[in-house]
Amino acid sequence: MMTPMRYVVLVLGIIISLHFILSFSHEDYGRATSISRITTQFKGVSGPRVAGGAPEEYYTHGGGADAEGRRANAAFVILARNGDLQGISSSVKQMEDRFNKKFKYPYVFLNEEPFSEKFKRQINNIISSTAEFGLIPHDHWYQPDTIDEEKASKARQAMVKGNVIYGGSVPYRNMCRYNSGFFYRHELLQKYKYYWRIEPDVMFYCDIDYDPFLLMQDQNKTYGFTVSLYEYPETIASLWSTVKEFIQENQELLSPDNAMSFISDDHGETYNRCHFWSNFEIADLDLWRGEAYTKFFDHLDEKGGFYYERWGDAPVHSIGAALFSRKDQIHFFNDIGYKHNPFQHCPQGDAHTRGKCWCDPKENFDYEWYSCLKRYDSMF
Ligand SMILES: Nc1nc2c(ncn2[C@@H]2O[C@H](COP(=O)(O)OP(=O)(O)O)[C@@H](O)[C@H]2O)c(=O)[nH]1
Ligand SMILES: [Mg+2]
Repeated sequence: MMTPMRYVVLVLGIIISLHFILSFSHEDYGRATSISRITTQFKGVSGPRVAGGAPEEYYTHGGGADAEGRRANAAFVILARNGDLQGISSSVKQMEDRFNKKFKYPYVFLNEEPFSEKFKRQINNIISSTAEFGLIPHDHWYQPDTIDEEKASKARQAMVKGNVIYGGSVPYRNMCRYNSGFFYRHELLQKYKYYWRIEPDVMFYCDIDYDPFLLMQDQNKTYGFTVSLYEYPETIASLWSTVKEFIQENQELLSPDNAMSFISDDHGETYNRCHFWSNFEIADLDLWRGEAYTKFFDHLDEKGGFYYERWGDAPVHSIGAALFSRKDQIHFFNDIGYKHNPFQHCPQGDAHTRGKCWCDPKENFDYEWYSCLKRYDSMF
């Protein structure tokens, strides 16, 4: 005869074995029962922040603007070359089909060369709203004379040798610097408060039946993203020391309750290389136009790291958004299914069903080892 104690031990043993088998064989079970998830729930937060979509009242049930006919002061912003026409057409067509044929937000296209007639004609034919095509002022785009070209070209050669992606490219650096500190100064964007950035060859997998701009506006959000990940260290060797200098000299410009813990694991001593992937952005232009970010960008630009290294607009925007916003002003657009090669965010569960998404829910970057979403979650 077994004593009652032996029964208890046996049953416990079976439960623990089952738990381990399920954790390894069923991803969802493993996630739902992970220690971090359980401790989060004990802290009184109902699961990851990312679980929710937009509040019910934002859904339009077939129409365009919300129930009260409200619209935001917003536009799509697309930086592109004439040669990007096919990739841009693909992205824009999907944006129209999934969202904008109902909501009809205008587009602003920007280029350092004049857009061709063919480009303008094809885009105007695809969209249901209006588009403006802007020329970028020379000084906003090209490498400034203050940059020591010899030093910059040595840095490029070293990056080519080190196989750093776009390491040898000056145009790519112009683009990163432009996106970091200039696009929002373009005259065509002055009239807008919010923008949604679109790149060539991206995928929008789900119907978006509510207005993300209104959500940003009503909830006083400054920055919205779908994918976050780690930056290549070779491209940003001195970025964080430059940021730290700025912080030391400008403490008063930092937002209270900011998102420092998304970008640093040691209260700002080092950068953990997490950034929001800026090929998708829905953001408040006033974040960039404000005093804090303006001074921040000028400080970075003076150091020349856009050319002496290869600082990307993604870490620069992300650090700016994290320092100069409250953490709850940064929004994860969980219900927007999105891919920019090679990573995608595919909504899960109810969000996948509601958006009639066609991405495979199993192909989802959210909690892959190279994703930073867990750090975003743990801020809340
Ligand atoms: N006008 C212009 N746009 C560019 C240039 N280089 C890149 N872009 C745009 O900048 C964005 C980022 O470039 P992309 O090639 O997608 O870079 P990746 O996503 O980092 O691989 C895209 O919207 C491109 O169309 C350029 O030299 N001129
Ligand atoms: Mg791209």
